[in-house]
Amino acid sequence: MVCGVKTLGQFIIEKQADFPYAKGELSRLLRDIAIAAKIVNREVNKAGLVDILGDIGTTNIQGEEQKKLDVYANEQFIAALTSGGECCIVATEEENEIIHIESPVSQNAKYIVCIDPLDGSSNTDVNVAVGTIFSIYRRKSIDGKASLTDVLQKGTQQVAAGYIIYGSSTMLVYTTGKGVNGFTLDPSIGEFCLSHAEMKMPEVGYLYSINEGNYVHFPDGVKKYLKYCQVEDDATNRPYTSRYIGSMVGDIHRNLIKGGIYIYPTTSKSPSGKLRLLYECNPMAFIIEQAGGKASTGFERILDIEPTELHQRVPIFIGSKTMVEKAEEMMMIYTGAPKILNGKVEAQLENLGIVGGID
Ligand code: P6P
Repeated sequence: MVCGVKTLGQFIIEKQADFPYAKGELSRLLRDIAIAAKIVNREVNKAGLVDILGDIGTTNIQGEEQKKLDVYANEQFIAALTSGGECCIVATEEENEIIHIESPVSQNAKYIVCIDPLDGSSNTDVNVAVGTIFSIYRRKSIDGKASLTDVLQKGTQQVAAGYIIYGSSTMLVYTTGKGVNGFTLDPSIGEFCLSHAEMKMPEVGYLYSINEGNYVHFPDGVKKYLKYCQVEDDATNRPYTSRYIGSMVGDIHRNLIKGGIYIYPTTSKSPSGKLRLLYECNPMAFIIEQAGGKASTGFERILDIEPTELHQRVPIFIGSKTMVEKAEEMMMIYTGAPKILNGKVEAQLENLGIVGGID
């Protein structure tokens, strides 16, 4: 314990005992991510003072303007994972293809990292919280060079997931499947210190986070759910409060602490949704489920989705269990489940007393 607090490093080593066969690789991998997070934090915090804001005139695979900080953060996490030697492939939002870590040590490393190095980076120019989101898998292939197949794994296969939020303070929040713990960076000692042990998502919440500017493009089930949130009803503390800052990490972190729901649904402009499965939805879903919340596409559990593409997008409803379930109910009744899921979803429709789907 450093001056009465438990550092992230101490916590990781202590929890390593939860995994009897662990030889320390995952612990070292988490340490490598934390090191890069501290370096990125330093640049994010002084972004207004140095020439690192703004666009660099290129776009990423998503067609989004790449910010100088996006590229910087991407470079720092890749460098830390390369020098740490515990990761053989990095899948990052900022690169079209997977990155093979070519150092001799890393080629036989057993972990895969999917990462959004700086999510919500359009907010950096206006000093609103941004974040890093990461997801860690064990490679499936036994020998030889790891491949995309090792990356395209269901969210249930994650061995760890976390995010760093660069906000009024900088926090690292992560899970290895045994609960969720939050660490606040103490700049005076340069350490992430345990500040939010065993985080639990309130089952009932009163905050809803969605870009209502897209209202006319939303599915009917989402429109009906928004109206449900806005209707006066003392018995259920409605109307709820709308809070949306355009930064998934910032919105979900607030909702994790206070209770709430974050929704990025399909829209006519984004028919598959906007958020990426591998390095945004899966890690956040793992964390929120581990904290007692829920995460789905409105019909299917996020963590059960079989990935087919590296930058695959999915709709996401994530947060307090009762709020997500109410939104799912509205989606079932008013939007109708995509036929591609009819095997599982039609059973749910029958549970709701609605047989034969919805027009
Ligand atoms: P919109 C940031 O670009 C992001 O990926 C999430 O962090 C955020 O919640 C969402 O997109 C904002 O998207 O369309 O509302 O600006």
